[in-house]
Amino acid sequence: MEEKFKNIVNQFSTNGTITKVLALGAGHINDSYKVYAEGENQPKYVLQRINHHIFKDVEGLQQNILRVTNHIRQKLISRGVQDIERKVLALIPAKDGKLFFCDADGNYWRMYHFIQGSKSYDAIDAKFAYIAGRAFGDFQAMLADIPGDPLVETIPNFHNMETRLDSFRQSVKDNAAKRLEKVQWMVDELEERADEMCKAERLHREGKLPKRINHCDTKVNNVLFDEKTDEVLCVVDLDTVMPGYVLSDFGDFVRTGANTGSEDDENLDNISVNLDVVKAYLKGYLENAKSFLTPIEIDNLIFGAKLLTYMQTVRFFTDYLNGDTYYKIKHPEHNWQRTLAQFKLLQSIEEKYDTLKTFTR
Ligand code: ADP
Ligand code: GN1
Ligand code: MG
Repeated sequence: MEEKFKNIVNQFSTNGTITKVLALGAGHINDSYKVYAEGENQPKYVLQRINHHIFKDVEGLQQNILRVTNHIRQKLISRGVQDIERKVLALIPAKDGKLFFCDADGNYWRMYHFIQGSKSYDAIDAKFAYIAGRAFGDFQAMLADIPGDPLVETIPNFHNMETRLDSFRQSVKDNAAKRLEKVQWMVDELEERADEMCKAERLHREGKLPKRINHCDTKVNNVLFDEKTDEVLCVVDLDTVMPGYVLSDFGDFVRTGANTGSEDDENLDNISVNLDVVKAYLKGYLENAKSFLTPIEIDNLIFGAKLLTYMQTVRFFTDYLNGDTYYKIKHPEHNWQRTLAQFKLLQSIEEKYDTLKTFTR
């Protein structure tokens, strides 16, 4: 095992001798690793380097995660659920009792139990969408009565379309990476839709759309399924759990789970919105969320799919114009490729919007 990992892993209250640390997942922000212990063939822990340039209040972030996981654990216990260690994430504290470790280079690390016998997907069919919908509906339902102070907004204004547009317009003005000339047409396309996309913020100001505890990163690969039975085990990636509009969580799942192509597909012909996946996800979600949703929230879920796809187009494009300062990239044009792919998905959602809207009537 690399010397660097030996020291880091050593800081946490783990059991057994750690034998190896291997890369895990393909997130755009943090770095994740699976950690193996002697005599066991499945990983025992997940080690993550927290991107503290993005999550500036690591203490607040980790406290949020502790509160959220403790609250969910209590709910599962009171329901008499079996096998709870596979149904909710559990943080492993550092030996000094803190929920993270800061190394000599200023990197922040945290550790979780590895959820045994689990798998995640980047693409799913309607059957999996239905159970994922139930899982995210239940996630919101369980967190509705979390006691104490409001959760920390780990990234202020994270899904606020108005402030996202402010940042986008600033990046167009700055043109820091000198990339604007070739891609001006995309600026025009996004500006054309900007006013419509700020609807949620307007409804909130008018007192018509509430904020609830949301996951705020409901990518399809943030749900873990049982390797053998396919049942949902656990919702992961809890960095952004904070107050928001439920249409955001609904929309981000559709953006990732109902795309027939991939988020950065080079071949735009692969990309479209899969109506069966949306329908199945909505069915599962409403089964667990209908009891607390207002009619106006339900009426705006499909808008959420359009909004989150638009928002992600704006976010990738902003990063491209800024010179790739936020998302990890695999090649210099990656953020542009992602922008085009998300825009294609947006167009597909727009084309099928009338049909999609009938699903919530
Ligand atoms: P990122 O922010 O980089 O997306 P995640 O927390 O989502 O990081 O982790 C990346 C992937 O690792 C997830 O999609 C999931 O497949 C897997 N994973 C994360 N946490 C666990 C865990 N505790 N047990 C098993 N697998 C996990
Ligand atoms: C990031 O960390 P990851 O890859 O799950 C991002 C999400 C974006 C997503 C796009 C903190 O999520 O908001 O929707 O990439 N997370 C943050 O794939 O910005
Ligand atoms: Mg993730």
